[in-house]
Amino acid sequence: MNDQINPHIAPNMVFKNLIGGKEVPASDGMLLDVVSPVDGTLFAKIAAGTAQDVDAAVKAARSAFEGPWGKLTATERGRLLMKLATIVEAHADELATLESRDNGKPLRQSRADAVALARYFEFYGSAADKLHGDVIPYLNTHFIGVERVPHGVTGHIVPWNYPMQIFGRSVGAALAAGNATVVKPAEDASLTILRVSQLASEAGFPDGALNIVTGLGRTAGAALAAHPGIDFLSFTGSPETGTAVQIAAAKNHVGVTLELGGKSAQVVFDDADLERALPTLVNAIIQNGGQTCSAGSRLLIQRGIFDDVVSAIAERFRALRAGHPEREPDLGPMINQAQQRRVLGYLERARNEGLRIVGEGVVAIDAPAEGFYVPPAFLAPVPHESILSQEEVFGPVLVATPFEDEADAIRLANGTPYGLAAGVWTRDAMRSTRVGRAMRVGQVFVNCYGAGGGIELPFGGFGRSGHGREKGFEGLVEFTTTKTLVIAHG
Ligand code: TXE
Repeated sequence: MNDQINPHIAPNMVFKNLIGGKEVPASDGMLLDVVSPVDGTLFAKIAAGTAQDVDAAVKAARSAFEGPWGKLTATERGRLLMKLATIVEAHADELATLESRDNGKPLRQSRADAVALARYFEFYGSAADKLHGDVIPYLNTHFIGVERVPHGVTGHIVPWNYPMQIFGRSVGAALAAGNATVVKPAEDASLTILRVSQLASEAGFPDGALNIVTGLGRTAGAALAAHPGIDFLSFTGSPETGTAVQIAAAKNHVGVTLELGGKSAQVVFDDADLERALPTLVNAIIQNGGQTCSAGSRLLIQRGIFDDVVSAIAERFRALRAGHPEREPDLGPMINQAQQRRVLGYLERARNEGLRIVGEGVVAIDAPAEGFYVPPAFLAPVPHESILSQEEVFGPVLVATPFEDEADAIRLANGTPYGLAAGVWTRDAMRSTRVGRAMRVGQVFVNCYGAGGGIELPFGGFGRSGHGREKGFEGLVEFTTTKTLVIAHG
């Protein structure tokens, strides 16, 4: 990508942390290179945040929580978020070009992420003063009020796959609920979050309500997870890092929401409307290059239609093109070289196990040679026990497995350690309800997948996919706790 793509980033621009309303370098002045996955060029630098920076950010957040931010009414907080929503929407093109360069997403996906971010702020902004507690019937001599209160200072560790959306769902909800926040974006995709934090300052958020410390996970991320001044943590990322974050949180006796990815199944029964299903089945794995926690990465197809569906999907895969985000490809590059190697490594292993790629897309001939592209691959049939059916690849790799009947479909769909999302394709309403209810996942889509953007819908998993819920009104509640007032009056 040439430097003209985004007038808002000068070549080698240096981005700073935001702590207590001020843009500051890392305490020791160290920087991290920002490499574009589009063409492998180093085009910016971010602060390599330290434990000291995290400490300063947590203290700034505490002052805001106990000071100007904490004094605002829910309506005032909501208005600030709604104002930020309008500003973000107005900057959607700028944010989209910045994201595509930093993360490699096709421009249309980056733009959709920016619009979704604005919607998160709108949704949570408008909900801020609708979140209320309860009055509990008790003794006639007492009045019991249960108030919904913010946790205090919340820490947010954000991954690189959907930086804007995940920031929106987690930080938007936390702010609406009245928490002051400290955010550690992923080292591979921090820039849009930093830009949005500047926009938040323009919108008039009090200093310290939103703090951003960029840097490596093992330093800045670990320091945030372990900081005793944090009252609640929200983490989205890998199960391994999620475990480390939860252990750190446990040592401080604070709660944590973990969203750790999945191996989500799409179950296609022999009465499914295939015309409707096919494009969605492909998009569910190709969107964002398969680097989506809820990607539909396993296709379970009823035996009688297995061969026909496999050949229709394979044909669609052969038409897919990975390429430069500005040229409206089906998918962009992987986020970094490690992720590219990880995906190619899974495919190599599959070949060695004798698994067959039945449909393979291409990397566009004009895709920059130094970018981290991989061709999308569709493998069938793939045994349920194989690594490709069990592990999250986080790339454009789809596997298909046949099933015999409803019970078999449910067994296979629930047969991984994950439990994030599932799709059910059938014209039989009773069957879709039975199967949907039997799935051990946080979201089930019937005759659709990932529909509606999901901002309003609770989201989160079972098992290795994590626990706690974000998005929707439930996500707002997650960033609060209760305080019960027992008043004797007689
Ligand atoms: O994740 P990490 P990575 C999955 C996906 C992917 C794999 C590895 O399968 O291939 O994880 O990706 C911060 N203490 N998902 O290595 O390490 C890190 O800086 C505190 C699924 O990027 O979990 C980043 O901000 N924080 C997923 C965030 O954690 C630490 C999205 C995520 O990074 C830390 C991303 C530490 N010790 C990857 N180490 C999803 N659920 O959508 C790292 N971090």
